[in-house]
Amino acid sequence: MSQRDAIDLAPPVERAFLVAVDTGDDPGWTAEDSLNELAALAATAGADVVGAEWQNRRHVDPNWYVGKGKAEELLQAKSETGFDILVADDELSPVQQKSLESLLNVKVIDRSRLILDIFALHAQTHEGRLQVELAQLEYQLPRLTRLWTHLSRTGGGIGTRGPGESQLETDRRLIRERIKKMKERVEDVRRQRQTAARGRDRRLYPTVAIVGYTNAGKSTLLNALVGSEVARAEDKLFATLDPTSRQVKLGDGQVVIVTDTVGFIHKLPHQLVDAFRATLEEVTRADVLLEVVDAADDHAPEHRTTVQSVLDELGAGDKPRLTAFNKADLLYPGSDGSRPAPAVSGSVLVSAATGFGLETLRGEIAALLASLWEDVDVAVPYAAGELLARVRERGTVDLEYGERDVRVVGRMAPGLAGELRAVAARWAESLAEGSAAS
Ligand SMILES: Nc1nc2c(ncn2[C@@H]2O[C@H](COP(=O)(O)OP(=O)(O)OP(=O)(O)O)[C@@H](O)[C@H]2O)c(=O)[nH]1
Ligand SMILES: [Mg+2]
Repeated sequence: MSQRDAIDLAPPVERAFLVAVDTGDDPGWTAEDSLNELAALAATAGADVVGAEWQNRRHVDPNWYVGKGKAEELLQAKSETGFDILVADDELSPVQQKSLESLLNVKVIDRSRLILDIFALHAQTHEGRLQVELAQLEYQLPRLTRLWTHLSRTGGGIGTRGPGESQLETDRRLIRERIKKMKERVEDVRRQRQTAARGRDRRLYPTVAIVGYTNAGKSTLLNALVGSEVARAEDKLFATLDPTSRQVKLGDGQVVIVTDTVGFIHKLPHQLVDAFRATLEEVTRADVLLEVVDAADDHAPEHRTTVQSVLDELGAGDKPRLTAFNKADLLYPGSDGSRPAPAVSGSVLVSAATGFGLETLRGEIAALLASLWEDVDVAVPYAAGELLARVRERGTVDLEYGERDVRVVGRMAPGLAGELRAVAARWAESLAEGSAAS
């Protein structure tokens, strides 16, 4: 062991105090609920939460976030609890952050920065790390300000010229350049990720993307469907950042590719949604979505609202979807997997932990995929052998081998039907040209 290893490099645990403003305009969420979630986030980031306070106000205070009086009370809380970091439940402006920092003489961060920190801690792959860094830079850019730049609005003068100002501009320019580079690198990695093998799998089998609030049990459900530990499941927020895809057999022997990916959260920093677009492509490209809901959480309806709005932002809000209400074992202690679960219009009650409802879920996924199938009746050339092989494997079709071409009649997934129709249209064109020329 080297001398370096012998030294305990673990940083001291930070003592975090949380603060929120309840403006009453966040349906379903009180400041107290939101603070509970913030406490879980702070704990996931490794802090020791020593206290929390909130204030009812019509608006957040532009200078102090909470009212000035409340801010001063935090001094008292500081001497009682000894906190060394203050976490605000909403995004802070540079002015709010600065004034709280100077008053309290502690580090002040906001919910977005906390979430970005957790993402940075949990990112494992090259792609994940690039995307987190991109999101962090996007978060920093507007926060690089000199707090007295408002003076320059009055026409410049003392304090608005000189190296300070140009330094700020230089920093901003450097960050912008770095953002541009990072975006290019994220794009490069994204292209590499579409490797031949994964691409082939995706053309062979329908794809299902698991989506849902963080900690709903998405990874546990993927593991349960696959029957082995393929995705890391933990009682932690944002345990999963990088997508994991596996083949899953449905009841009728049909194979689908199921992908588990990053979870969503209330007030998810928009920089993260932007930066993680490459990862979230698994969601936007999937044939169907499997939304996992922690049915044992009192905030399940609010969680679903958040999930819907992130999906809308990604343009995947209208995708065909099945909802799995998970953690049934916590709601109904008798649901041990020995009895089938009821399926109610697009939703299934399951327990990823005990296996309850999983057979029903497999059946519902198959039914949803089949309901999306389209009727096809086309003729394609013999040369389309690879496509025909896929059609035979994935659809239910009759093939009639004629003298010139192959007639395909049956039902299949929309993607495949589209491919087949395109080939058939080109073939019809070439036949028309051929007969016109002769
Ligand atoms: N009781 C019970 N606990 C469950 C069930 N499914 C998952 N869990 C627990 O819930 C916690 C979160 O599970 P994960 O599978 O990591 O959740 P996730 O949705 O992948 O979370 P992130 O990747 O962090 O977004 C873990 O402690 C799981 O053991 C279930 O059906 N019943
Ligand atoms: Mg997970």
